[in-house]
Amino acid sequence: MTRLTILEYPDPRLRTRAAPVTQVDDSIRQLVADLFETMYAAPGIGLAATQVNVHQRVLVADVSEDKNQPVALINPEIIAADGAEITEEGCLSVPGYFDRVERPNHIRVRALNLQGEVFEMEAQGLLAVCIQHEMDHLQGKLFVDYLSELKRSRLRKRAQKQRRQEPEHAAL
Ligand code: GNR
Ligand code: NI
Repeated sequence: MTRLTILEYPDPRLRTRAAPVTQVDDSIRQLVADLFETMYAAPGIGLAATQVNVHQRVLVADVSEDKNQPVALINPEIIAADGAEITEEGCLSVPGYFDRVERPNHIRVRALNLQGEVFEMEAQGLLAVCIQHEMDHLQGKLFVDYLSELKRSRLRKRAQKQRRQEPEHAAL
């Protein structure tokens, strides 16, 4: 397993739309293992492949207290959604920023498992929010896109200033 580097806003690679996985093979299973390792180390409750610059439709999540309920979804699709709830969201790609986002709080998802078999699951509350947040990443969307232009422009300035102070981003 390998801990991968997480891209940070406003890195344009976070805007890439991921392609569907065509075959669930060992390279995909390796990617899932690396995503879990990276997510747990961060620590975070979810991670999308987009965030580690891999543009395939793969995400992982674990919202449990004891970090023992891993969920891996390949080519996820939301087939039903209802309810609405405001959650204070954060993102490993937007470190240090949290804000309220409203989303459906109950979803039904269809995806492939690590064996490449289709399965369906229901999710509620934080898991439902997390899966939607990760699925947005796979489309190049970030939770800050739901905020006002004013908030986002302040955040962009702050993030660009922060990145310029890091040697690996000095050219930005
Ligand atoms: O760790 C994370 N916490 C979180 C909290 C509220 C709503 C969504 C999330 S996902 C985030 C990890 C992350 O950035 N996943 O893409
Ligand atoms: Ni995120």
